[in-house]
Amino acid sequence: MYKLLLDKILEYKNISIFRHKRPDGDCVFSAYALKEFILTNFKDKKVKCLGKETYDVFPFTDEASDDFVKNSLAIIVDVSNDGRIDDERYKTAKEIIIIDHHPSGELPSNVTKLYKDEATAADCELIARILFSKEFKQYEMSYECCKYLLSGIITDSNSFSTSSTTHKTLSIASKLIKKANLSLSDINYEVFSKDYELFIRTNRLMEYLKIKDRIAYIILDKEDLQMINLTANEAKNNVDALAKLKDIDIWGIFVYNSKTNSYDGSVRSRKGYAINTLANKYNGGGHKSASGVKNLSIGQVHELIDELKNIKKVD
Ligand SMILES: [Mn+2]
Repeated sequence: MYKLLLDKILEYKNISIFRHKRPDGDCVFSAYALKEFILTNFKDKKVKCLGKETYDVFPFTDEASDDFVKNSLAIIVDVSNDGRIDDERYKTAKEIIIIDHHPSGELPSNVTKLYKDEATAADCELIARILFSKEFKQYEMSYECCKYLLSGIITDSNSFSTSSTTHKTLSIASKLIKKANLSLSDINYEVFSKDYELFIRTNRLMEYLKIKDRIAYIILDKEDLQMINLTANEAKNNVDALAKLKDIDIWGIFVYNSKTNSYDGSVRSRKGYAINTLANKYNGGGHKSASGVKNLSIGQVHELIDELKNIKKVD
């Protein structure tokens, strides 16, 4: 099933790994887990994890010349939507392989192979499954590789609590923990802990919480963000905290983006409430239960919240 991926990794000396814009733990750890795996097993290869933006918990990115990318196999992780890939140079690579778990958007042209499973909690879950598969199991998975994969699974599944988390997620996580003797509590601490200042500032977010029917939402304009001293991303990253509200089916955080003079948002839902189709209509998209929206006027934010109320549960 994964033979082509292995063959291509063996074939190329240079491998460039791409991730999505506004990186999160899942895409960054997917990229670095693959890099670690390849370098552990194939010492003669050169692997670069590319992306202009970094993720604060693991703030790394590699640099590569245009020539390096041109002569490389591009592996794109955690994104298959053309416009969301950070660093456009993937288009110049010799071949492209995508490993993703999002519903399809506009695919880049000339993709050699697309590995996709929407029924995973994280792209790291899919990558771990690939590395444990019969094609790959003859190779070594280092402590770092296992740790990165588990860290990505924990971030995207919000510590195994999202509706996308299944017995398969737990089974893969269990294999990683066993293989590298990982500590789940240490990784949770590394991924989710905040310093005192940020902890206090993020808790002030809840002063802006509003409830309409079974929808919970926070809207922050420019002044609100200044008042609580949070960046737009710091604010949106707290959307999972609203999952704990009782009698709420859908929740979101919408924040003013000074670069575009418009609002961006993160929306989440309980299992059975598919929000991604509506998110597409509001310049966004994503998973059934976790989507983003962007470039909205304040009027559109309120329209979206009204439309979210009409989403019916399907099994
Ligand atoms: Mn992901």
